[in-house]
Amino acid sequence: MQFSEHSSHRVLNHEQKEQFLRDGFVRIEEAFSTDTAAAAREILWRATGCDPDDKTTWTRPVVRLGDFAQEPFRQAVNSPVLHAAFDELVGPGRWIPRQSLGGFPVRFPHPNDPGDTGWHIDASFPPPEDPSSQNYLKWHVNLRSRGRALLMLFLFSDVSENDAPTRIRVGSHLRVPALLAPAGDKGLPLFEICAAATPATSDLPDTLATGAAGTVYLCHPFLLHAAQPHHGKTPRFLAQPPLVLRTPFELRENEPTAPLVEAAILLGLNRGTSRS
Ligand SMILES: O=C(O)CCC(=O)C(=O)O
Repeated sequence: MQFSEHSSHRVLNHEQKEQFLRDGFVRIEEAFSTDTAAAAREILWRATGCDPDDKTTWTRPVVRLGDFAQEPFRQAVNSPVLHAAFDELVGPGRWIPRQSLGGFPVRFPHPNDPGDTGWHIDASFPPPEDPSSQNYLKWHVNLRSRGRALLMLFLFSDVSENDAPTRIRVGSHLRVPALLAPAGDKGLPLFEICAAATPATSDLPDTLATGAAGTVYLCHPFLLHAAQPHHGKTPRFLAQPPLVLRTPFELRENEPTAPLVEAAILLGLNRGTSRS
């Protein structure tokens, strides 16, 4: 497949673009600096109420922290390399710059199951019948991915396969469009699309979102992923914010300049063969 180049500042090579279409994600190493990651971890450790040097304070398998907008978080999400990658995957002017990094599930080595390790995609917009709903399970996802351009996984600590890396179901984003299409613009509630997408993708291989602190995984919004219990030694710090989409994807066929996220949706519908 040939790719039109949106941005004068390009960071993704041909293989990475192919990988994004085929597998549903691309891994950007050194997307932000290790100093930024260390400064962010310091803030996050304080917010957990746990002591990095005293394991007896690590009393829960997961501590979910809220949104953080301090300087290290703003720097991490606004690095030039990430902005250029957003342009290439989503399209210039199609995404809204972030000033914070959303919630952090901080995972601690712990014998107990954290109870939040199911396969899922992340939701995009509140239910049309209850636009102020804070019940995330009732939030919707639609075929044009209203509200969500990307799922992003920001590694703020070194994450090896022993450190509870997020599991990724490779290529699952291509099977979700057919499940969403019948629901039209209203889309489906999160619990409903996850209940359909999990068995529909169970034959696909998994991979692990490992990497050094400063690595970012840019994922298609329909990519299934799942947490796992931490049986290693070092607490894992990860943010998983959405990149917010300005307007829903148009899903026009035969559009050689369509952003890659949109091209993958068409590919999933078997309508995406016309870009080369
Ligand atoms: O903690 C993780 O590895 C992923 C968490 C996740 O996907 C979620 O909380 O939605």
